[in-house]
Amino acid sequence: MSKLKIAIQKSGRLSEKSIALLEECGLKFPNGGGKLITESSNFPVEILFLRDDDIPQYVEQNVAHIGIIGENVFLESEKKITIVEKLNFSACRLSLAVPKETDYEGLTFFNNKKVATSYPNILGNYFRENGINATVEVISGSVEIAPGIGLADGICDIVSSGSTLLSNGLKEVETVLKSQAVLVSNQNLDEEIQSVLNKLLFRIRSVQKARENKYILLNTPNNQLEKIIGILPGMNSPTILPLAKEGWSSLHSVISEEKFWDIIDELKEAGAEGILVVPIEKMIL
Ligand code: PRT
Ligand code: ZN
Repeated sequence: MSKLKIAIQKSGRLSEKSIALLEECGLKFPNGGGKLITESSNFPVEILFLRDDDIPQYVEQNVAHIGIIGENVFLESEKKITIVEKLNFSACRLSLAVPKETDYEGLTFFNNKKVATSYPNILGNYFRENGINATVEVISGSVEIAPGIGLADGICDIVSSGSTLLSNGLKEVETVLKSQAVLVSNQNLDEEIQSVLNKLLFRIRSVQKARENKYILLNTPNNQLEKIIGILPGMNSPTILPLAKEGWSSLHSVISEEKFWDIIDELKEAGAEGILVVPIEKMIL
């Protein structure tokens, strides 16, 4: 069987989570030892460890069939490749920032200004779409020091916690792009490779669905059962088991973690006791 070649970041912010995702999909492969390429022993894939910036090109040229990169790298590369799945990790944003003492009143501030970035394509498009006429200075690293050394009036860089901006005396003024890790694919996969990818995608989606949901168990007096079922959203047919304690039942269901926090107080008020929320490993839909 043909092997699906997956490119992931060799070392950096995406590496650990990319490996963890593949492992959660049940793929076994030797990892570590600085290898550039490895094979899974139980799934028809080869894993290539690369710099993230090189992945779009490798995928476009079919050297790797698919890859895991940030949406920011995908867009900046302008390669003919396709996002097949958003992966819900490594969330960040690409933002414009200026020295904190700047009197910033809106995007027109950037007219006739210099902005340093490693994302000239995304930023160039953004300025064009917004009718701003600025000079984009391309630098490949430590963008945040550019205003301080007089190279630029502002920067456009990736922000997550905001502490890099803060410690360099900068303030975030516009979000250009919201990004997260994505799975990208070559646009002309042959049939056999596509079918391996479909199998992997099925597993990835099961893992993702499981991460978003929790298994919930709670005890309730029987006379409150209806009310509690009414509080739990989207619950068509919960499992209800009698407890040894007369007049009580145990109720089991699956619920999205986000919704759970919204309704926990209501559940307690309605008389639910012994509430357990348990992680789900895989969820097959
Ligand atoms: O060596 P290689 O080229 O493979 O890696 P790299 O250095 O280009 O990328 P890496 O590992 O830094 O980031 C990989 C991907 O992670 C990025 O393309 C983003 O999609 C995503 N990501 C998520 C981030 C961040 N969070 C992040 N905080 N990428 C970079 N940063 C940097 C940012 O450039 C800035 O210097 O962290 C600093 C800001 O962080 P805060 O928390 O101080 O705001
Ligand atoms: Zn990179």
